[in-house]
Amino acid sequence: MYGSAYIDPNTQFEGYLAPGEDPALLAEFEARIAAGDKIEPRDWMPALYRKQLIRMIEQHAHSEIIGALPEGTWITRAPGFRRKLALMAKVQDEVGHAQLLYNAAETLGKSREDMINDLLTGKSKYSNVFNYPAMTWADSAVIAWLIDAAAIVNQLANSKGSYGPYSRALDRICAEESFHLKYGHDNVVFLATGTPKQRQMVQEALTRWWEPIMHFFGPPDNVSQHTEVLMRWKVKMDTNDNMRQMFLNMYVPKIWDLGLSLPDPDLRKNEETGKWEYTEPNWETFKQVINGHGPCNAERLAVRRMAEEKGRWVRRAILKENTPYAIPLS
Ligand code: FAQ
Repeated sequence: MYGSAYIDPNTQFEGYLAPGEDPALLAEFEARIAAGDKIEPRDWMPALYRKQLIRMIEQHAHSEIIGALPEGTWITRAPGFRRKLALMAKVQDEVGHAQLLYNAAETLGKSREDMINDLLTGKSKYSNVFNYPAMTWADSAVIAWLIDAAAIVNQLANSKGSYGPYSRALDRICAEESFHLKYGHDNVVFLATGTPKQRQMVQEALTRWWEPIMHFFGPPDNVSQHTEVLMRWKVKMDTNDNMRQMFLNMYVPKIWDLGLSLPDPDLRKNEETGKWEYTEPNWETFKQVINGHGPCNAERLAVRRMAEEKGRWVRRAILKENTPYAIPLS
């Protein structure tokens, strides 16, 4: 494990500094960020940078393992062997992304075990979108196209960010997500150009997922708590509202081109400002969902708890703890 371990959760930061931190070191750190340097695990960094990075990367990692679940439920029911293989590969990739991200977060001093515990106890968040059910095959297609697309908008920007291990993990993740997006787009086009029943299925799925996707980029900029410090230190490379705009600009025309509609009568591009106008999604619903009260939060965490429980003997055996399965490593 690298770096100093935990930041006391009760630390009272004064501006950007923790008690006892040297303002000269902060100035040097900020000059490196301004020059476009990557910060590496053994470099000096303010405790607040470490704390924010752990929070964000850990939430991202949790989103990938929980994110495997809604689509994962369709592996056994995928229409046809070719689609089953592709979906299995995609879900496996998402779990691999979690692995890369947990590794990146571990370089900041928090152990994998503590991160998983914080997920299972509800202390750590994960993306709102994975607390909704994938009711039909079309839902899995919409997730693979549009949630992967939304994730790419965010991750491509943040892959240019300041923390070396996170930025390198995002480079690799974006490359794989771009295949997911093509796979999802292909599935949506197939349904949208299929029978009336198939068109209806994909339209209904899109209608169900629109609000969660609008929430995906986080609360509006005037409400976001962390954007200022994250952008100051180039962890987040753009604001929540700008990322949402980028997504709308790239994908709404593609959705409309397929003859599909979106459940927002006010959605339109203002040609004068170049900005998309839309009805604000319900931010109270968002708060409920990210704080444990969405339609599937309990179910998602129950699956993770079961996975933890069932995998315990493997972890113990690898650590050569006293189990009948202990693997001799040397
Ligand atoms: N869901 O101050 P801000 C994927 C929380 S990967 C849940 O604006 P920030 C791949 C936020 O944590 C998807 N909570 O926060 C895939 C904070 O609460 P806290 C994940 C959210 O950090 C595809 C509070 O609200 N991507 O999908 C959400 O500046 C298909 C205030 O918000 C990442 O994690 C939300 N949507 O901006 C897998 C990317 N939004 O911590 C499978 C990295 C906000 O104080 C299938 N993360 N909150 O208790 C980020 O870019 C940022 O963290 C944001 C939020 C943009 C998500």
